Amino acid sequence: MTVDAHTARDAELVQLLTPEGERLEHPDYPLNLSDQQLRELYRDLVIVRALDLESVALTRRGELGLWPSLLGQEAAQIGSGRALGAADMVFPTYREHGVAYCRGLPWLDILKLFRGVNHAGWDPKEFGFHLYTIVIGSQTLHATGYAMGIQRDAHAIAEKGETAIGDAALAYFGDGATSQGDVNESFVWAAVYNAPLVFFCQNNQWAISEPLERQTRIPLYRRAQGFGFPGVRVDGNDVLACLAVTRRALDRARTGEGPSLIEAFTYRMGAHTTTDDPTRYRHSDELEAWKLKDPIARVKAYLSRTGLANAAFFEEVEAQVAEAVVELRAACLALPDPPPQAIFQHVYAAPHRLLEEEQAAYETYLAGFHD
Ligand SMILES: Cc1ncc(C[n+]2csc(CCOP(=O)(O)OP(=O)(O)O)c2C)c(N)n1
Repeated sequence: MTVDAHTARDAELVQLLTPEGERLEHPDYPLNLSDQQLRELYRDLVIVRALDLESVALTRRGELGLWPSLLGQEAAQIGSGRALGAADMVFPTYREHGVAYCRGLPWLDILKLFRGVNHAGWDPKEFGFHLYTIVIGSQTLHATGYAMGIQRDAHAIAEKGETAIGDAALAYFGDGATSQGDVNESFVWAAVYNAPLVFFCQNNQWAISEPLERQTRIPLYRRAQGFGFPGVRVDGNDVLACLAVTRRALDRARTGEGPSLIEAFTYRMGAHTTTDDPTRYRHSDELEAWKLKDPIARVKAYLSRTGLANAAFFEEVEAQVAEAVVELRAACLALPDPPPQAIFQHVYAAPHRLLEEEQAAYETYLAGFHD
């Protein structure tokens, strides 16, 4: 079968909800959600879009240094994020605000990072969500190492005659990251050691100004085969398909079947970050074509058409979202600046003599100012 790497003209694309809001079944990915769960997925999508847009606006007003928007990628993030179990560990890039939301990480904690009032961000263990990673692809290696650790813990538990409850790791990265050595190295290690890991590539078609055709000659999900594990391409604008496909991959990881690669075929609707101008390198007709595949509109169409939600529900979500946005803005503007000495915290796990000397010297320097 000939497959076009750059359009989703592929019979293997997993889709459970069409852009028109029509529900499809897929033999490998059965999904039975309650009416309530379907409505909650819609709510998640709408909330993260609104908080993301507000974060862009805060950046435009000079309140944040930079913002990588998730606009267009809500379904990939909410679908995969809602598939996770409490004990799983996520290794994100820097755009996974929707996944962070699913992990219970307060949005404000992400803003602290981009406002520069917090030097790292959050406690990864508390949320099962690692710190954001700016170095493209490096977190896939961390995820592989972590997954191998899960595996070794499970062996140790089994040796004691107890049954391990398998956790899994999930690594997010973009299409551009697949060109990095780190990602390819992590594929080798995860495959050879059969690590309980899911690689989740959000193929949003662009690595800043570099289009997908400069990253690959074949569909990205097909790469997995060469490393010896399964790969699947899912409609990344279909929250149901992303949920079902990620659930299955996590189940595989937990039951000892090893890693998988998910390529969520989606589109970055906004700029790469707020410092970028996509009109310099991409055509508006491309954007217009993807608008027709909007991840939220199709869920709304499905809920309305099937009578699973009525106007009152949509209004209630809108009101909740409006309130969340106002709260976020106020909380962001009220964030205190950290004391200058905070830069020395959390650098090493244990006290470090050189750092202590530097901190003492810095404090002497600060004390030299008379305000
Ligand atoms: C190792 C490394 N090289 C280059 C960069 C600069 N850089 C930042 S984002 C980016 C593009 C990443 O594209 P992709 O992986 O598709 O993710 P997206 O931002 O589209 O979600 C690049 C090259 C970097 N951060 N790290």
